[in-house]
Formats: sequence, C-alpha cells, structure tokens
Amino acid sequence: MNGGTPAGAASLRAGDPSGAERAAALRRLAVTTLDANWEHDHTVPSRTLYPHQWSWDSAFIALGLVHVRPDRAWRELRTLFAAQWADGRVPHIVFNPALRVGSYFPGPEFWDSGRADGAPATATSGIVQPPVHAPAAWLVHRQAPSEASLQALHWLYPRLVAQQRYLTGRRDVGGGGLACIVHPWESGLDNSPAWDVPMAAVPADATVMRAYRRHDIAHADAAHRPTDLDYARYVAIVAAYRAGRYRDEGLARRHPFLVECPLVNSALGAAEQALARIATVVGADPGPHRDRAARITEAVVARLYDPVTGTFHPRDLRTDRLVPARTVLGLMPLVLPDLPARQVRAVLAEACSPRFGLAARMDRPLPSYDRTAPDFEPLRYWRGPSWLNTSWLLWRGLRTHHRPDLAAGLRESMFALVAQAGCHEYFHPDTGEGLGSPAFSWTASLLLDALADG
Ligand code: 2M8
Repeated sequence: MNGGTPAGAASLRAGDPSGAERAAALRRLAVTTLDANWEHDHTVPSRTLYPHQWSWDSAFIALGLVHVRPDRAWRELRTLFAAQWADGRVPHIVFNPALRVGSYFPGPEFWDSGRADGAPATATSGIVQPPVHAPAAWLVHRQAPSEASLQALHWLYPRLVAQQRYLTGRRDVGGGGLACIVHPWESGLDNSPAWDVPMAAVPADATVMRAYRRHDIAHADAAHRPTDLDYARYVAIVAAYRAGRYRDEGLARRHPFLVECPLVNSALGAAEQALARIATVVGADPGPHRDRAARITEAVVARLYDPVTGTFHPRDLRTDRLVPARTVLGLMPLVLPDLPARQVRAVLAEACSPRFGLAARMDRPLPSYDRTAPDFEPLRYWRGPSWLNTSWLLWRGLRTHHRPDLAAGLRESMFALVAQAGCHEYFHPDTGEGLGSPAFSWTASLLLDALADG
C-alpha cells in the first residue's frame, strides 16, 4: 500500500485540530508507513524507488521503530551489520536477493561485490554511508532498555568498533585523522552542490547512460532527481573503485573522487561519543572512545572549518582545498558535543541567516542548500529541498548545545511539513509540497522520534 496521502494529513489540512489530535494523526501515519515498508528482516526506504536495505536509512528507521516495535529496531540493525565486510565497512546497500533484476539501478550485478575480498555472501554495494549507527543503537537502547537490548548492544559493539576502525584507518587518505568519502553517494546527499567542484573533475559523458536503464526516473520526476551527467559520473566512480575490487590501498594515486565530508566526519565523532556510552554498558573501556571523539572533533575544526565563511565545508583531497558551496552539510558539526564555542556560535549564525532560515518560529522549512545561492533548485533532490533527516540531526545538535528555542522551531517545522504533505521523501523548501517517494521510511521514523519528545 501507499501511505502517502493519509487520512490524518487530509483531515489536518481540512480543519484545525488541536496539538494532541495532530500528533495522534501524524503518529498513525508514521506507523502505517513503517509497517507498509517492513520487509521480513529490514525496512525498505521506499517500496518503489529504493526496494533494498540502505545503511544510514536503517539507523534512522531504528530510531522510529523503537517507539512502536523495539524488536524490529534491533532486527533492522542486526540485518544491516550481518552484511558487514571483513574490513569493517558497512555497505551502503544490502540487496534483497528475492527481487528481480532491474528493481534498482545500479543493482547487485553492477556492484559485483562477490569478487571482492572480505565481502559477505549476501550481495551488497562496495561503498559506505555516514556512520550514524552507534548513536542510533545507543538511543534505541536508552529509549527501551531491556535484556534484549543489552544482548543486541553486546552483539553490535565490536561491529560498530570495526566500522569506526575502517573509516579512521583505511579511509584516512588525507592523513589528517578524518575519513574520506570515495563517492558522493557515501555522503547520503548525492547531488548536493557540495560535490560540484570535485565531480567536475571526474571525466564522464552523459551519453554512456544510454547503455543503462535508470530505475529512479521511472518512479520519480526526472526534474527532481540527479541528471544523466551526474549518473554518468556516479557510474564512472563506482567502476573505478570496483576495478580495484574496492580495495583502499593507493586510493590517493588512482581514485577520481576523494573528499572529506563534514557530515560523515561529524557522525564519526558522535559515534565515538555513543560508543563510550555503549562501552560502559557492555563492560568495555570508554576512555579510548572519548579520546578518539576529541581527536576527531579537533580534526573536523582544523580541516573543515573556514573562518572566512564561518561555516564548515568539504575538503577536496585532490586539490587540498575546501569546496566553496554553503550547504546543510556545513551545519552538521553541531552534533559534536565538544564543538568549541566559537564554531557553535558560527554555525548557529549560519543556520539562522537567510541562507537556512532557522528560527524559534520558522516560516519555511530548513533547505538542503543556501536559499540565496543563484543555483538553488527548490525541486531537485539535495540541491534545495527540505529533508527530515538533516533537520532531525540539526534538531539533536541544537538540543546538545542548549538551544531549546531553536530546536522547538525546527521540530515544529518538521511536523508542519508532514501534516501538510504526508511522509514524503523530501519537500519543496518554499511551499512544503511533497516530492520524491510519497511513503518514505526515514521521514516516518524521525517524525515518530520527534513526536515522542513532547
Ligand atoms: C538516495 O541515494 C540513492 C543512492 O544511494 C539513490 O539516489 O538511488 C539518497 O537520498 C541517500 O541518502 C539514501 O540513503 C538513499 C535511500 O533512501 O537514497
């Protein structure tokens, strides 16, 4: 079924229900959406656009499932980590073998993970996504502690540690203590303007896409998705990594896309903070995790903060320069609890500027890109539209840094979006119109989490 235009949202538009009624309707919609997207041992982000399991989606999904079905929250994380590679990487897609060839592009035959050393028996992609899983596991446990949650944490802890080791070890291509991404898909913000400069250096020709069938534009408006030229480059970068069987040795010499992303590295630091907490529960030493969190935070500031713009930017390792675009990625270091006061002030100023419009009473939702930029595109995926996951991360960061006023404004704007449009994948940043998949799992799950914090 399609949970996109729910009775709850329709009745919300028609009348002016009380806060409690609205919350109940939103909750019903979110639960219906998550139930419809549950697939035997994991949740699909969307039945149509993304019919397999995605890595960071599963972490966000667990954060919502815990409020209604804690057993499924743990199942979600266990299924994902069962597909972890021997080197510790957690693949960004775990393919469902029951689906027909062509259900998603690029599918398992394109990734060909079976030929890589240390890949699991299940077919997966060969790249990663932001490591938001340790904080998710910690919050899931804290929300519903039980014997089962303790067992799950014992099982997950060494796997989460291996994930961190992979990212801070093999992926420290720049040598500065941060993880580098080898594909824009690893950031989760696929076609963000943040990648325009490094992507322009990747040789590609849009006509190569004639050899493939894009699955996404059969289910979503092509004008709301990345372009064929973007896809030609996505495919070329995967092909380069796949040719080396997804090995990381020598990437600096041979790989066409190498970038340090503020979101990935803020998640990396926050993960060490969460692992310190998990360590105390599973009987491990939290000290090394705290030390690593401090080092990562320092490196994020030293390598990704620009004192001139007053925000964080990705660092392109091929030129060793920060990319100029001001995107929502620049606000993400607020999830780091030890971010120095100077950077906290700067990020808050950036978030509250007309570029992003954060306020205690927001008139429009948080965009994914600087609204004042000439190439701001309100309909195209990560180049302007508003997304619940980046809003939720900023919301957590605002609470961590003691700004309940701004956190409340952002939370309310998330509720307003879903109340008006349903559990869409993303939203028009001016009108709130729903875009992309109409029944999207992390919109539902993060909404549930924000609702629970009443
Ligand atoms: C989008 O990315 C996939 C590729 O991984 C795609 O466009 O096909 C992104 O929004 C990403 O952040 C998300 O995890 C994925 C599934 O929801 O979709």
